[in-house]
Amino acid sequence: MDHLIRTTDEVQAALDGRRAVVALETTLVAHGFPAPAGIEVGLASEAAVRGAGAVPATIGVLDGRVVIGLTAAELERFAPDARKLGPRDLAPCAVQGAIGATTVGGTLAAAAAVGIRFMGTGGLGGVHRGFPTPPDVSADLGVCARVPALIASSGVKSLLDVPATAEVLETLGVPVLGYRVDTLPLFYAAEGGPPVSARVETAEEAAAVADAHWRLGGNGILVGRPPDESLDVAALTEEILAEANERGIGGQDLTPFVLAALHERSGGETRRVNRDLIVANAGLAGEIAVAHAAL
Ligand code: PSU
Ligand code: MN
Repeated sequence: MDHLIRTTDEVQAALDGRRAVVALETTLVAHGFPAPAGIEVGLASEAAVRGAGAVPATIGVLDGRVVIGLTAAELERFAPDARKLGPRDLAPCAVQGAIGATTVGGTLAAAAAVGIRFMGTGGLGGVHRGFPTPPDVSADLGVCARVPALIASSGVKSLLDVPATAEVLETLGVPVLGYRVDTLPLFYAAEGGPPVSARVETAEEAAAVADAHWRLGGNGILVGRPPDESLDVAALTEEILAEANERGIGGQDLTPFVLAALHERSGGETRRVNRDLIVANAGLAGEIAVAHAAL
């Protein structure tokens, strides 16, 4: 028995059999939606992965171990008081026996430890607006540079400086693939983002690109899938960011604050679009993982 990492039998069997596995995060379960809505989003994401023919592995830290494949009962323990875990936070949280919800970066770091190469999420973290004051750059980017994994997303969180984030992804050698689009989706909005580095038309094509990228020594790959329903909340986001700034809310607390305020002030619109895009991206990650397993 591994005292640090617990992988469910189903996930381990799929990995051993070289079948498709998709990692899912718990930060958006605990901190991305008002409780208990995040649990439903997590379960619906798992169902979407299964619908594509892949095995979901929702990841979090529980009872002193990094868990790869949470049960529904375990997922319910990811409440707003869970720690938010980037890659730097995994080890302290496990050793201290706290409950920890993993971000994209934290999830990928744990996934890499057991050989999972696909993930679905809402939006990647990145360079915050106003850089270098504060010099806040999500650890998601560092992990993308270090870990061979493909992330299906709706691009980068739109509360960030998206063009700057795209520049850093280029610097780190991370391909940014547009799924049937030429520009990186802006999370809630399909249009208006920076150009992608390559466009793909199918899950099979994305899988082939990933395989080639990894054989050439590359690591992270971001796939941007536009939301089915596009929402323009640019002005509202600006307003909320200014308020966060005035109130001194920053660092790891910024995203949960902004998402909660957006959900509230859009009358639940952003919450619905956010939920739907997360589930759709999980399904796409499943399709790409299945296509990769068939290569
Ligand atoms: N996108 C969402 N909801 C979220 C996040 C992204 O729709 O909760 C989370 C992801 O877990 C991502 C994290 O990895 O925000 C990045 O946070 P930070 O900027 O503090 O690194
Ligand atoms: Mn940050």
